[in-house]
Amino acid sequence: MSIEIYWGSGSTFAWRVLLALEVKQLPYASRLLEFSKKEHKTPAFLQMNPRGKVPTLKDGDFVVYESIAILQYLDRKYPQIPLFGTTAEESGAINQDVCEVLSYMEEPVSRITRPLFNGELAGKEQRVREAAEVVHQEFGRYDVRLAHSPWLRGEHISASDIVLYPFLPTLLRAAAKPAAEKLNMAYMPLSRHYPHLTRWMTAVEALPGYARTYPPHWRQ
Ligand SMILES: N[C@@H](CCC(=O)N[C@@H](CS)C(=O)NCC(=O)O)C(=O)O
Repeated sequence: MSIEIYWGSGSTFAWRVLLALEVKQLPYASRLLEFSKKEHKTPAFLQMNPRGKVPTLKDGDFVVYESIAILQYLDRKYPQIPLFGTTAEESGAINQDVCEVLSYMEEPVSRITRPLFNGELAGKEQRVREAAEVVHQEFGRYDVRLAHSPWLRGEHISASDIVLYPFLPTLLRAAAKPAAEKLNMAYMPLSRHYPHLTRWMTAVEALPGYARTYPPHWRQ
């Protein structure tokens, strides 16, 4: 087995790569790093990724980090079960979706989840509420799209789905924290607000191998 994936429990970025490996049915060795032990800052790890971040993927002698770069690498190297389509048009559309997640979801999601997970909400309530509104607008867009097709780009799962998905359960977990109650973010019940997005989430969670991608510390 030559693919090694270095990841951390609960990292949305690493979750993308684990999902991609499972969807593409690639065998891999899981290297789960413990942030609390600073395993991502050891000299050996920093040699692979000088930023000391996960995900980082090693395939034989080749190392690549940044979740989207890893997905692109895997798709090019192992084209069976393509994640970025097979035509220029499909690839353009899927990359457009990926860029939209990075441009419009990543920052507001982290503006909500970080203070809630780190117990640092005090003084940030208004900023979090504003971010929640932005995320609602994005959820609305996805819900409309998913009313017409099982996956974001048609009949097959693609990088569009994989790049977006980890933000959903992470956001819902943050929103379920007692501290979030007073924010009235109104995500739950998700199925009432966003029925198609909910059905899509369930489909991702039914993928073979999904359980291996689930953040271990969330089970505790
Ligand atoms: N843009 C990067 C983000 C990677 C990232 O920020 N990873 C976090 C975990 S969610 C990390 O490793 N943080 C540890 C640190 O910065 O010390 C990607 O898409 O891979």
